Amino acid sequence: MPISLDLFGREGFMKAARRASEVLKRWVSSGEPITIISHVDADGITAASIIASCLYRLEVPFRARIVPWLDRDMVEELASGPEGPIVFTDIGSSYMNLLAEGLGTREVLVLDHHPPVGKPPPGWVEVNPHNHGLDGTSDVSGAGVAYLVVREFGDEMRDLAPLAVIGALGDLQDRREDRSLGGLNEIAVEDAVGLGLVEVSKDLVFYGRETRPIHKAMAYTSSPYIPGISYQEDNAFAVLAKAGIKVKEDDRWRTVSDLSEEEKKRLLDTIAGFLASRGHSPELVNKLVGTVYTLVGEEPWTPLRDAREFASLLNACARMEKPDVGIAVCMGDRSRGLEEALSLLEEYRSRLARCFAKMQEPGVVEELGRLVVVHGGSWMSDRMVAAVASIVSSGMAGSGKVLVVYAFEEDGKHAKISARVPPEGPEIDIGALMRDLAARFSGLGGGHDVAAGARIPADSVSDFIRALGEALGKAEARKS
Ligand SMILES: [Mn+2]
Repeated sequence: MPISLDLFGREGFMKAARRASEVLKRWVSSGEPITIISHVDADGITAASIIASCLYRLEVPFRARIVPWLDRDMVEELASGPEGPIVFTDIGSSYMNLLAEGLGTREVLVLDHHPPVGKPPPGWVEVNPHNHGLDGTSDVSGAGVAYLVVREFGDEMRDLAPLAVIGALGDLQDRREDRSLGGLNEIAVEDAVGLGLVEVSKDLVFYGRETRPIHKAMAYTSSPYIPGISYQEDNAFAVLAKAGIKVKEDDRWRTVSDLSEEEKKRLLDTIAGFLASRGHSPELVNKLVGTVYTLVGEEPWTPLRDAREFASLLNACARMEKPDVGIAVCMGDRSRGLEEALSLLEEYRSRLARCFAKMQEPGVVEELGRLVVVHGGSWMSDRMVAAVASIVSSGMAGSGKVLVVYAFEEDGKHAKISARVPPEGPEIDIGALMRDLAARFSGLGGGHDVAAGARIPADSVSDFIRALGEALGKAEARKS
């Protein structure tokens, strides 16, 4: 296949974004209602909100639907649903064959950053960094792709840039020096800074560093997950005491931003010691210092002020199956929508806190060779399995292990299983493994190379986990 050089790199990507914006402009001028389909996470919610805000301003009717994945049934439903063009954001490229088959005759844009599988049918425009030799995990997120498309409409869309920053952070794209955003994400950062909407600085990345008591800020931090401290206020409090840091000044709780440089250093050293004493890598503390993105127009004391916290608010909406609330907040709702989002966040956090408290009990977390197993059994809600797996695995970077979390569904007949390959983990396609194994145990499974899930009969769980451990061993042996 000939490789066209003008497709390559940033220029090639921007050309595709421009083409997509031309298509979108054409749809806008026809006035037909536009359907937005996006992915159920912080990046997907911000991506959908960017397109929705653009259409709202141009007075074009739209509907948005947030989905966890795409399958044949969903595509058929879309095909038989309302007419009109469809924009996929943060999802679609990996399902191109399925989409082409079911929606080939429709007008479609795919604005995604996941690895493409298959080619778009004639007439469709796909904007995806992978098509231009760029990196979909750190150069641009789904929200960034959507932003770079609507940016072509003119300067009046540039105030949507903070949403692209939030989406990229929600997608954990802060992989450059000092946990900063880079690549095409930088365009959104520069636009947001240029408009005075975002300030970039360097600090401890604890959540609520300007607003919460320090031990709460530490316990609220889940990116990265700090084993023993995330979701565990009492341990955070104990670490502060050990570091000899005053938590109150007169009657007022101090915040992370009140700490002197010397105190910050002492705190990090003490956390490193705490991690080491529990058998975790103390290197993790390096990830606690980094670039922070402050949305200066947002009220202090709300989680909207810090872009990472904003992303975790959206993530909570997604995990609590209310992504529409997240979209409302992204589109500017600071009354009822925000109130509802805050209570979803509270509920989500307390569920997680219960899970992490339980995981301190003996026998709940077990190491079985290359596997770390969290036995969620019937105490963990099956709806928390994926969230717990994602958070715990983010704290297992470089451990060389694979994480499995399972819980039984309410009726006790089935189990939900989530598996994760942590960052810098073994090179294994966990999605394929889970799919094959689930089928062997008369269940259903699948996913990506680093994150996958399955649903199988409850009484097969221990056999399933044993088989997964063996399969991992074989996959490793094949490689060496
Ligand atoms: Mn994404």
